[in-house]
Order: sequence, then C-alpha cells, then structure tokens
Amino acid sequence: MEIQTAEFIISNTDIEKCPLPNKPEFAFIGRSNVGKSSLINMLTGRKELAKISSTPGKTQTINHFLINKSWYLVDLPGYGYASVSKSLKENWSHMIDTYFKNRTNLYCTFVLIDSRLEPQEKDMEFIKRLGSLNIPIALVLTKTDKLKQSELGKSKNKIEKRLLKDWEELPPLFITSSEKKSGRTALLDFIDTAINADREND
Ligand SMILES: Nc1nc2c(ncn2[C@@H]2O[C@H](COP(=O)(O)OP(=O)(O)OP(=O)(O)O)[C@@H](O)[C@H]2O)c(=O)[nH]1
Ligand SMILES: [Mg+2]
Repeated sequence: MEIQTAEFIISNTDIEKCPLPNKPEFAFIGRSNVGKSSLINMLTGRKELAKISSTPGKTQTINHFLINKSWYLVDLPGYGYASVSKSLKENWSHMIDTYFKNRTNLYCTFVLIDSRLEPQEKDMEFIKRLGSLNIPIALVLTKTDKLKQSELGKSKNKIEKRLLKDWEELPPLFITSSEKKSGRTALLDFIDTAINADREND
C-alpha cells in the first residue's frame, strides 16, 4: 500500500471526542518507550507526525491519524510506565480500556514488544486483556536494529514460546526497526489485506 496522505485529526483523553467509528481503525499499543510513535512515523513516512521522546511517557492521549482519507491509525499512550503517579496510571488504564471497549471499527491492534527484552508479564497481561475483549491482535517486535540476526531469532522464539503457554495459536508477528525502516511493507500489506478482505465480505 502506498501512503498518499497522512493527517493528524485529534488528540484527546475523551473517547466521546474520537472521530466517528465509521472507517477501519488500527491501533498501536505497548509499554512506554517501546517505539509506538516512531513506528507510526516510519509507516507513514512522516518524520514528525507522531511525537517521539527518549523519555518514557511521551504519548499521554489518544491520537487519531487519517490515512489516505480512508482509514485511521491510532497512537496510544504506553502502559507500564513506573514513574507516573498511581492516579495518573489508573486514569490512563481506564482511558485505554474504554477505548478498546468502544471502538467498534477497530480491525486490529498491534501490540509492540521490545525485541531486546525477555518476555514481559506486563505485555502478556495486556494481550490477555485484549483477548478477553475479543480484539484481534498482531505483534510487532521493535528496535530490531539493536540485535544481531541470531539474537533476534532467539528473542522471537522466547516470545512465541511464552505466548503458547496462554494461547493455542500465535498471532501474526512483524519484525520491525523504525531506525532502519524495516518491516514497513509487510505491515502495510497486512493492513491493506485486512481492509480489502472486509470490503469483499460486505
Ligand atoms: N534503535 C532504535 N530506537 C528506536 C526505534 N524505535 C524507537 N526508538 C527510540 O525509542 C524511544 C521511544 O520511542 P517512541 O516512539 O517515543 O516510543 P513510544 O512507545 O511512543 O513511547 P511513549 O509514547 O512514551 O509510550 C525514542 O528515543 C526512539 O528514538 C527503533 O526501531 N530503533
Ligand atoms: Mg508515543
């Protein structure tokens, strides 16, 4: 899929203010600092579309971007950021939960996982939560430029092994680096296929 246009629509903490759920939507979620905003910029080819920071906790709102005038990409705040206050964490958690419960146009949620880390229980818990809400997911390994090919293979195996403790089937998995711009075509093709498959079913 070619990205012709990518427009910022709205940033808010109130689900009611999100655009009407009348276009296919794809959300990006994962622990703080995992690279959600960077991935959105890499996919759209717009360097400063989503705001990035080396300090975790940069994205604190729900951010809708309209792509090719026909579908939404959504940048969400990260979970598991230790340094914010308990009440702020609870607010985010409630906001994210409400988001997932209300977006009837959500085609797939990409759960980003840092390829350099051992499988994290926070990620596994979050994946379970999405599963209980019947939300289709795909996994995205991020920052793979930081690993050698052999290390990446091991990391992928560990994550898959851990997931198979909870799930019978593995979700689709993408290997990406926003730094090296890798994994872009596969991910955009996946989105394209999801949108078109649904059109054919209409
Ligand atoms: N080496 C490398 N660094 C990356 C990659 N993607 C993101 N980063 C860096 O990781 C840091 C966090 O990136 P963000 O895109 O802001 O992460 P985020 O998940 O949106 O973070 P929050 O909004 O705080 O939840 C930044 O310093 C990025 O430059 C990547 O593919 N490779
Ligand atoms: Mg962010």
